[in-house]
Amino acid sequence: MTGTYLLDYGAGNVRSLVNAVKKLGHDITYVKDPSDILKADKLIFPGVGAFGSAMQSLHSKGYAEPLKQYLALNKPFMGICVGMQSLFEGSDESPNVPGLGIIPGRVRLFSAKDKAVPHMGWNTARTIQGGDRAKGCGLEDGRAYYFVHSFAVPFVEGSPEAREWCLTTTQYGGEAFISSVRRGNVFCTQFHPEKSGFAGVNVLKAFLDGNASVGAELDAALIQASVFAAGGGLSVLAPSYIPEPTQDQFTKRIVACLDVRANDQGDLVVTKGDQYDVREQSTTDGKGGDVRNLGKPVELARRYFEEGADEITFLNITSFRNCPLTDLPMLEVLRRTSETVFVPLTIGGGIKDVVDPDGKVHPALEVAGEYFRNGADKVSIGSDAVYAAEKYYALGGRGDGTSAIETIAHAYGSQAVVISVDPKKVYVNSPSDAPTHHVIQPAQLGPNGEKYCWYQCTVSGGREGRDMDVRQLVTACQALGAGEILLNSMDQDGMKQGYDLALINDVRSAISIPVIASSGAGAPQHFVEVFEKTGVEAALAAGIFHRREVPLEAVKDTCVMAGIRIRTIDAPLAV
Ligand code: 1PR
Repeated sequence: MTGTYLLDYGAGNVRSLVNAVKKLGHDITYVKDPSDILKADKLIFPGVGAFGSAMQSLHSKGYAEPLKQYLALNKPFMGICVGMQSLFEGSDESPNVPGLGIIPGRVRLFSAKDKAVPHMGWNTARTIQGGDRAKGCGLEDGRAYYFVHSFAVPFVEGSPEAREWCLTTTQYGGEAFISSVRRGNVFCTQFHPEKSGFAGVNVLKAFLDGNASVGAELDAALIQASVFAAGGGLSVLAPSYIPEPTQDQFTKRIVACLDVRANDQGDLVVTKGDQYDVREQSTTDGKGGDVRNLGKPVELARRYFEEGADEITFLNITSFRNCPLTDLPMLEVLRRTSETVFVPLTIGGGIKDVVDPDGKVHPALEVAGEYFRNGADKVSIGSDAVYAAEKYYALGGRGDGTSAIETIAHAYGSQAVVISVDPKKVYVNSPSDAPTHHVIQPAQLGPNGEKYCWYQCTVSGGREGRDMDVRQLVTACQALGAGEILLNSMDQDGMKQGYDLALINDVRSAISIPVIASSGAGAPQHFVEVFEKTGVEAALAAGIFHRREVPLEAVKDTCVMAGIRIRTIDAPLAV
């Protein structure tokens, strides 16, 4: 059967891509056999996970050779993220594994000296000037798209890959890299169009609808030459293009968070607590009323996407109780959300080993895999991360490879593993009162005039405090392979008094992975404050969005007015 095919090797979330293609009115067929590749009229390769495992999968499934033939025929091809990287000669991520070698150049690790790594968030793609390479590919010069990667191909002016292939460059900190390539009918993006809102869906639409290619005949010959020269180093030079100087346009992310649980009637609802108490006050004793119901998860997520949220997080807040794999209510929520929401989705709560009613144990990796296949881009680990950190220190500062953080990061990449931290302030009179913990001076004195505090990590939704401070936790989690920290505060949660800047600065300065500030947003100015005073990559809020007290647009406008780089809200696509 001809048509559009998807080259998937089962490594992660391709559901959003498939949903976007379907929403655009196109059918897509999964490649099941190597012979399917040459049957395709159009082929999309959304590479997921590590470079080495992607390449190994291509070879072990017998896809590599037909893929090279397909490319040599100059048939329409779209590679995404690792699907783009695989066309290069190799990657420092997996130094001993060669790439397909169709594009000259090598994929390198970003430097963490001046920025958080992974590069996770929205950044601007700038079109190389001087050619017609950008025509008809749906890319807008200067528009922000969603990236998530630690490795990229550096943009080196005058290099063969820059001259012959580069379509856009993107600046991250002090490094410029190639963020898309195009030649003939081959078009690849380092960013994820299916996660880049309506702007990204437009890029997919152009590929799916498009008939034209860029200098197809000339480039067909060039691609062929490159394929056959792969490994041999022959490079055929195309006319030279002059890049425009770029500057870092990496934006701060605004994340909408939905705490989800079943209410007393058994319906799954979005709820929201004050200092983690999600029940209404009872009229009789002031305690233990109904679970607050602020809406339906799928509908709210869609609203936030349309209003311009850069990312959406679902937290299943009661899943510290055992949630069998056979009964994960959030799977359906994710499946339905990913039909209409095209920004990154994170799911948290219950990412741990779970036990089915028949006693069958499913490792955390399997649980996470279910979520990825159903539309999640990242999983967030709460309680289990604290236990993993405790084990890390008990082993003298190393992992044993078995924790959920390690196994999931190994299989799906660090960028897919978020740690949700639930710290609570413990006030002390002097640092010597908490000799094994990192003590700081908070902005306000404690209830008994205490000048110092440390931040205690909790598990089970804040119900149990552990003998570990937040700095110890995040340092261990980063070492174990986590890619991002979602930093809540039990003291600030729902209070609308602003983020805990001392806590956030303490964590931000301890690690190099991205940090999402959470808990306490009550006004647009709180977002400005947290970005200006802490350097976090993202800020999350829940209550003010659910209760429509502060529109997302007002948050973004206020940040822009304050000179903070933010993704502008793009117009909905007419599909
Ligand atoms: O331990 O891996 O099963 O994960 C459980 C997850 O559920 C953790 O991420 C934990 O943070 C979350 N959780 C558990 N209980 C609660 C609760 O509220 N009772 N919610 C809870 C945590 C905090 C934030 C909230 C921000 C912003 N909610 O996610 O959205 O504080 O709120 P605000 O803007 O209204 O101030 P595991």
